[in-house]
Amino acid sequence: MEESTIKTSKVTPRRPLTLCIIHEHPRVLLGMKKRGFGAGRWNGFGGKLKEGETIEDAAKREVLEEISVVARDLEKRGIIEFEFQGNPEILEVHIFRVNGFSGTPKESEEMKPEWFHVDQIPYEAMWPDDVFWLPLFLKGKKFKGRFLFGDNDSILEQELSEQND
Ligand code: 6U4
Repeated sequence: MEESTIKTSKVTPRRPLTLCIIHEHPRVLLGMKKRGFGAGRWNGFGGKLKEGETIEDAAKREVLEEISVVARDLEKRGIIEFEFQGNPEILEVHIFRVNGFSGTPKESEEMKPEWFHVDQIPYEAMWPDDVFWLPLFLKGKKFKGRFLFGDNDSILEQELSEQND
């Protein structure tokens, strides 16, 4: 009789998230996150997908919920995977440039929007990875990357590359 082996495959949990940035050169709209994950930091607008939503639908919904702005056209710019040491989940953040929007950015319970000149981006009060990829974004580049975080926001590993397509 043949010996059968039971194969156990470890599936890494992967959570897609959206992140939209409004860049009207020479200014960029960022939001101060007021609650939840990343609270106290300036960031783009975005969050988790709801059941049945596409990534783009979720991205537009989050912009509307967070700053009352209707994002018309989204341009996909990058995907970055974030991992936290000791946590098997991979956060897969899909980053978009909002090309055209209607409405006036308005503060919500979650976000306080503010325009920044591209030379005065508050990197010290943002996620520590932003200083690496946001300059590429602002130059119109596409990119992909991966960051592994350790304790106290330390970046233990990082990969970031420009994409040509
Ligand atoms: P709730 O509170 O359930 O509505 P939701 O708004 O759906 O949450 P949230 O706030 O957890 O989702 O989304 C996190 C946001 O932070 C996303 O827009 C992705 C972004 N984000 C996560 N890690 C990041 C990182 N390292 N650098 C960065 N943005 C990050 O620039």
